Amino acid sequence: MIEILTANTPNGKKITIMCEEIGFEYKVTKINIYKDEQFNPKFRAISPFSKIPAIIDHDNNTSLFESGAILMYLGEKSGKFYPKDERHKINQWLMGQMSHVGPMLGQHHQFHHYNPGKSDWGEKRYFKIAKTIYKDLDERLEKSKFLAGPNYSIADIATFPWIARHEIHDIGLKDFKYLVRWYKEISKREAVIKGFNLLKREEKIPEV
Ligand SMILES: N[C@@H](CCC(=O)N[C@@H](CS)C(=O)NCC(=O)O)C(=O)O
Repeated sequence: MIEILTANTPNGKKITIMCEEIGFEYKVTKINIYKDEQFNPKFRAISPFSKIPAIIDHDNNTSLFESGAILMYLGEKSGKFYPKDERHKINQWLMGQMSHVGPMLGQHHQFHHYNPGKSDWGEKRYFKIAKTIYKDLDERLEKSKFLAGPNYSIADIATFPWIARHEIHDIGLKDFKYLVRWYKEISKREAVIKGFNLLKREEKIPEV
């Protein structure tokens, strides 16, 4: 059984979606990051940067932090969405999500949505970067059905919950034809619908 120590954020949703996709038994242990529970020594022993998500695999008492590393682990363990012969391609898009798409869109959330008016420079900078990310993903998805190639993979699972924040990005997802095609296709997957609803409060995936 996989215990997911998490919160209802894009990085948190990656792991519940993955567990639904691979059909592993899992339980969610909520870490309230708005009440600083991520700084509890017990949690920090598993996640040294004090960030969700983390997991404990109770089958073998292994714990892991960093959502990308967790997706790789679950992909390897289940044999799903991370095939050996496609790993170098998947890793590029997964690392791109971890180092660029997530952190940059996260900054855009902070400046544009949560703290508007505090820094004109920050708002403009991250709006421009976020728009470029949409354009770059759209260009990729014009050539390729999924991010790493013809097959749905952990790179798509990592990226999807970030694009699902498109309403607060305010960029106009509907104008990015291929990104919309990809988004709609993934939105329909039963496991994604279930995993997205991390807190089991009937949370719906935002439509385009
Ligand atoms: N690179 C990390 C980022 C994790 C991350 O930023 N988690 C946020 C929530 S999405 C968090 O725990 N924030 C609490 C804090 O910064 O104190 C991953 O993908 O796992």
